[in-house]
Amino acid sequence: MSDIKYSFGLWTVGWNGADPFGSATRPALDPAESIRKLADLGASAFTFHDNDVFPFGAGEDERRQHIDSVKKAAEETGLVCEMVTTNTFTHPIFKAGAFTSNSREIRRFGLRKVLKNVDLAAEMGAGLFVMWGGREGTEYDNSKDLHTAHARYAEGIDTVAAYIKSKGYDMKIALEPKPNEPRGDIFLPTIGHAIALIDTLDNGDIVGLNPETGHEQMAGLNYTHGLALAMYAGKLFHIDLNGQHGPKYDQDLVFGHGDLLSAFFTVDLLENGTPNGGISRYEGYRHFDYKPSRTEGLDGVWESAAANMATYDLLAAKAKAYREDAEVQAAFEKAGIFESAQPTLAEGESFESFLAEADPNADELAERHEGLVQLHQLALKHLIG
Ligand code: GLT
Ligand code: MN
Ligand code: MN
Ligand code: MN
Repeated sequence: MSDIKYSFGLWTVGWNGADPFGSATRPALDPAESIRKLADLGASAFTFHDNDVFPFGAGEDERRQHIDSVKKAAEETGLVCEMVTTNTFTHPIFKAGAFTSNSREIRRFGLRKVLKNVDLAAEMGAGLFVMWGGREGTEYDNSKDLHTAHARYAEGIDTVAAYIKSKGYDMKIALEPKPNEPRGDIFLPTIGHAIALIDTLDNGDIVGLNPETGHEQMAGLNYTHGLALAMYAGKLFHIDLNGQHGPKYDQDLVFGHGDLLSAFFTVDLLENGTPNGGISRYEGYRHFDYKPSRTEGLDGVWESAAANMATYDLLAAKAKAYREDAEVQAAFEKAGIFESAQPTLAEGESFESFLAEADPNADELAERHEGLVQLHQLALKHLIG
């Protein structure tokens, strides 16, 4: 096993296979047992929703009992709780949203549930708090005032951030975009939408992103490009890795079991940064948010958990060899990738002198051959060779 740090959501291995068309195909797992099993497999950390650990509406004693059992497993195994998140989507009270519900009472309930869970995150030593607003959205465009809905969403996120600061917690928030499912249209559907909303917050300095592979790909978007934009903006706070085959329902496959080429370039970016060094290696946990397929029994749960880490390890080794290959570096040079690090304008260049410069021969420049197919073939050779 490599020195890369892997993390799993307890809801991932804990999924019992119930979907909208069929009931569970596997028994429920004890979260503490999952932690022990993940430790055996070589993971370093785990994450959870409040209600992965204790039931919705649990009284204080029951809640405490469940939390202590998880804490004990963490202490025994050395697994770290790196992130906590809140379930504001399962209970029917949230059917029309939590932070963006039209009902003020429901919004206040949802916000209180989240703030209480921020305290739990701090107690668990988690430095990160994820917010996936799965029910924040609509089926019909007239279901909400689309201005006040976004204002209430921003208010909710800002309140959580202000609470973290008021408590002095060493914690950041990461928003998780998703285009649809379970709502027809979810608010903050992509990385770009989320970054735009964060920009309007008073406490946006501690709010960033938790992009999920499949969620971007469900919208036909390029996950690796999205990660790069989030890193460029200093907002990549966490990642949810998994597999997806293009625009369809959220598959949550094992990482690499969907679009493998895209997974290769994701790992290349996370492990090696960008060729000119503008983005350096991603230092956070490699966190998997996948579902062991419903066809699998309990053995398949642990086989699939191990497969996420093994696939990432394989891709990391291949991405390293790809970057170290002199032929690849020469192809980067030919493609102009190193030239792209040069700013377009010279330092201190005036508009006057810039505009006065004679244009180059456009037809000649249009003949430029960057060898991009050849470069991509080199990547493919490293991936499957
Ligand atoms: C839910 C969702 C995931 C999110 C989880 C965090 S909840 O399982 O499908 O993508 O990461 O709330
Ligand atoms: Mn998903
Ligand atoms: Mn999911
Ligand atoms: Mn996710």
